[in-house]
Amino acid sequence: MREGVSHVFGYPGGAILPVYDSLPDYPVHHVLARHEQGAVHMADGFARAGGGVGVALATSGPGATNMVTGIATAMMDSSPVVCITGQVSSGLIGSDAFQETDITGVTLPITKHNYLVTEADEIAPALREAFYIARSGRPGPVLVDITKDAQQGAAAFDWDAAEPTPPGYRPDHRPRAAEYRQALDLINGARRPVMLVGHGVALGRAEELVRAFAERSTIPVAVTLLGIGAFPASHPLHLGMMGMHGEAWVNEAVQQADLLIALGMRFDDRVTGTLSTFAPGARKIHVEIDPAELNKNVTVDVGLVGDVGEVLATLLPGVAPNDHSAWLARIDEIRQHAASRSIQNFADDGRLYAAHAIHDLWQATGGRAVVVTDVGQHQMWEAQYYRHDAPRSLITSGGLGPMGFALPAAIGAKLARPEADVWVVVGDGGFQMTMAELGTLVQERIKINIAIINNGYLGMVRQLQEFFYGARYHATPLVNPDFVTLASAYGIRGIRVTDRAGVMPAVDAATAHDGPVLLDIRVEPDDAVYPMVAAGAGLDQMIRRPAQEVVG
Ligand SMILES: Cc1cc2nc3c(=O)[nH]c(=O)nc-3n(C[C@H](O)[C@H](O)[C@H](O)COP(=O)(O)OP(=O)(O)OC[C@H]3O[C@@H](n4cnc5c(N)ncnc54)[C@H](O)[C@@H]3O)c2cc1C
Ligand SMILES: Cc1ncc(C[n+]2csc(CCOP(=O)(O)OP(=O)(O)O)c2C)c(N)n1
Ligand SMILES: [Mg+2]
Repeated sequence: MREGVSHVFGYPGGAILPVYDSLPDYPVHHVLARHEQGAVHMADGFARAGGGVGVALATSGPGATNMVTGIATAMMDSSPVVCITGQVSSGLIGSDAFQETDITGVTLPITKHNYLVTEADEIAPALREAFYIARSGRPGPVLVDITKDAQQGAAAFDWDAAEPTPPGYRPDHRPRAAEYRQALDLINGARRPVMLVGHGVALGRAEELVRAFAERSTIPVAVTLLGIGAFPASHPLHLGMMGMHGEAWVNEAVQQADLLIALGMRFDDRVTGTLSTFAPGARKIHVEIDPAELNKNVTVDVGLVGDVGEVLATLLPGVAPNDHSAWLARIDEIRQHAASRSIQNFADDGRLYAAHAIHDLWQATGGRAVVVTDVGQHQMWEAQYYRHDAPRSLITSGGLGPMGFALPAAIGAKLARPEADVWVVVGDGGFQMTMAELGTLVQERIKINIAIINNGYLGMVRQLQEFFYGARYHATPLVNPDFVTLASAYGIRGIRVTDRAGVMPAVDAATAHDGPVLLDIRVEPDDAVYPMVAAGAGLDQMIRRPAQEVVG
């Protein structure tokens, strides 16, 4: 309560029952998930959408181990989540007691920090510290494992006297004046600069400063998958997503740049392609809150360790207004060449492509939805064809990429932002990994809509088989349930969409309906996500969609 927690997502069991028993005494709403993985994804979606800390609760043993995928997801994407697990009583620890798992041992590499609490008077300070660590500096998941006897004990706690000061933890770095000067020299002297905007911009709520910075010196902006929404897609300086499935002109711009200004992004391998040829002519400035990220993958000329908002606010007055029109014109030229390879510009061949479905979803929702995607081809098409203008309007798992993320994360997102029009964009494979959470949706009376991009395949893997394994489609075709009938079993309205003309009316009907709606959108099974940078290739060596005549 003192941490401002309004919702917890969880699943009960014997070892956490004392906590559950006391929950009704507090004004905290408990959401009963259908699987503990779902509970953690819900807490994660809640944090990503709302900007606070998400909380998940589970019992010992299987409850705690079911959380592992959710915790690793939050860790990879720096999402602030506190997981509270029950543990067997302290006297039983180490005895292979019923449902005993050493969950602090299991989660050591996938949490920012974790605790085993065995005394009642340690609980409140540990939780207070857990929230502080989860949200401060580089955010991340923290697990607090509490033995049953500690939960049953009683202790006094003085909140104000217990300001957390974890030993050795210093989240408040600031660059030195000389580093600022070096950065400004590079920025003001650049002729072909590109800003690389990442998830840290959203985490640091620095969207406005990024925009002011880009506009001051007319610097074009590329975004990472997790940076989408941190710079408006409709802004004239917005280039699009870079990386493995980034747009060709964005990757070309990165490769031809003479300066990269990386803001709150960690040069993931999906972003850089092979490091040996990454942006060879560019000087590099990296603004990053975690010193461990500096020079980890990409060696930089200037590293500014600190919060991106604070660093940009300090830099901004020193940035000289600049006109990079020749550079922008050059990027535009590459962008024009790409038109003949964009499926949006091809003549209608009577088939429904996923890219069309996403594009029409974007149009029908006025671009204002909070979209929560799963992992696979549909995720990439969403990133390419839904144009996000608002911060925190795309919620997606980038680093771990677990199928099954979308539905539970969207439930969390909707609870954090009740006013938002929340859409799940999910593959037919990934949906089946956590579709039990439809039960949670119904029990909680949550209004979100679900678009299953149903291609009858584990599409992203099918694509790898097509490109690199001689099109031997082994273990990727799916025999699916009838998703519309499945929805009806939960009392949810289902609509099947089989042609392009059906997409917008179905989205409109879903939006208008007073309750969740599931769209089963049957798309072309054999399509691939283009462009694609193959493993080991340079960013500018992309596999492109075969060119066609542009119509319209
Ligand atoms: C199928 C699939 C395909 C993918 N293809 C692509 C692709 O083509 N392109 C792409 O970009 N990604 C792609 N990804 C995602 C990719 O794997 C990474 O997850 C993503 O690129 C990471 O983005 P990021 O570095 O912005 O965010 P994060 O990994 O979340 O890193 C954020 C960084 O910001 C720092 N930070 C946090 N808070 C602050 C703050 N306040 N101030 C300063 N710094 C801060 C953190 O320390 C961290 O280093 C793909 C993922 C999947 C599953
Ligand atoms: C839990 C998990 N298992 C396996 C994978 C590997 N994987 C990545 S994408 C993908 C296919 C996803 O299929 P689907 O959900 O139908 O989406 P599509 O690619 O067809 O859009 C697989 C198997 C994964 N990311 N997560
Ligand atoms: Mg699929």
